[in-house]
Order: sequence, then structure tokens, then C-alpha cells
Amino acid sequence: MNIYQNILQAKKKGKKLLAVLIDPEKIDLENIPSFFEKVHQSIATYIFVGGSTDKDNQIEIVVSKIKKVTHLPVLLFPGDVSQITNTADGILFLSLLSGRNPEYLIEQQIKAAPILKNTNLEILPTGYILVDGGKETATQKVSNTKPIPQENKDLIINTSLAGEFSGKKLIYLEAGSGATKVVSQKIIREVSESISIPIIVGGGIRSKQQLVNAFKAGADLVVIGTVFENDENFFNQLKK
Ligand code: 1GP
Repeated sequence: MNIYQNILQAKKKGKKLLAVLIDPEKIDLENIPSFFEKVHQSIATYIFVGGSTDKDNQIEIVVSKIKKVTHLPVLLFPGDVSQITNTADGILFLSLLSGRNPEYLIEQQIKAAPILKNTNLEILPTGYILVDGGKETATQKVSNTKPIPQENKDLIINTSLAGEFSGKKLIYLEAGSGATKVVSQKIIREVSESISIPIIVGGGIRSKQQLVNAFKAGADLVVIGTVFENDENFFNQLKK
């Protein structure tokens, strides 16, 4: 079964999924084996690798090292076309639907197409929606776009619907890495009631309660990065 079918099946069964996000600029290569011992004791089901930038082109080496120590599927979560490597299992093929910058709506995707054509990566078309997470994030700066205010619920819902209608397989509601305000339960709930494809939620989640809240509201897959970078003991709260 491929990655997307697994996500769909989990959604059908009400099984919740957790992705650990690894930023290739921040991970210490030497620490990968011990980091993954903790990942494997936790409820994590996927590994996402990527960042707004990858200045030292570390992604390929990071993914190769990760693949040596884990059985979990590794998905690229690329900031741009330079972050594609065939060493992963799949890629979130993102379109930044909340923004109006053609570079991140379609240009990067066109640049990526001939590269992806020559890989075995499973491609997961993903509508990426930045919502205001209380502070300016790297994604905002790099993409030169504005997030949608959380008060503008209808725009978030309609953008999600437009993503589904134009063929996206996933909708990612993103408050931004290190956000001070997570995507509200109200927004997650209303988006999940409006669309039929799985919903990914991430940005600023730093407690088990926030994770549970996102799941309860309708998130199918939650992404957590920063808190694991800062405190690996957080894995202890998420034991299987
Ligand atoms: C960011 O949604 C992810 O793209 C995860 O955010 O680093 O705040 O957990 P955090």
C-alpha cells in the first residue's frame, strides 16, 4: 500500500497520525540514531524532512542517514525545488494556496516536474495554507506572502475547498514553525467538515494537550518540529 492510501485508510478508521518534522539545517547528524530511538518509542508515524531554506544542501545526507535507522516513511516537505532527493519515500508536492506569489503557486512545481519524473518518490499533491500563527514565520519571509488571519475563517475554508476541487490530495493548515498561536480548533473543525480529503495541521504545537485538541477537532495528521528540536524528552509524553 502506498503512503497516501495509508493516510486515507487511517482517516477512515479514525486512526490519528503524527509526523516528526526534521529541519536539515538544524539536525545534528551525529545525533540521528539516538533521536530515532526516541521517535520509535513514540506514536510518530511519519518523518517529514525539509525547511524554508537548506543553505548547506544537507537534505540528501540527512535523509540518507535517517533512512538507515528507521522503517517509518520519510516524506520531503521542501521549501523549494533544491530540496528534492530520491533517497526519501515521497514528497508533499506543495502549492502555497493562501499566497498570491506565482513562484510558490506554480513556478517551483514546474521546475520540480522534470526532476520528479526521474525519481521514485510518491507524489502527494498538497494545498498548503498559511494561517496567522501570531508571528512572522520563515515561510512568510521566503515566500513573500501573507498568512490568512484566523478570523477570516470563510477564506480558509474556501481556499481548502478550492484545493480539493482542483485535485489536491491533502490540505495542510500551517501556522508556521514556532508559531505562538496554533491553528484554532474551530478552524480545523470547520475545514474538516467542509472537505473530504485528509487534513494536516502544524505550527506551534508544543504540548500533548494541543496535539490532542488538533486531533479532536479533525486533524488527520499533525506535524511537530520545534518542540522535538528543543526538548527530546517531549517524546516521553507521546509514548505508544
Ligand atoms: C512547520 O508545521 C510545522 O512547518 C511544524 O511547526 O516547528 O512549530 O512544530 P513547529
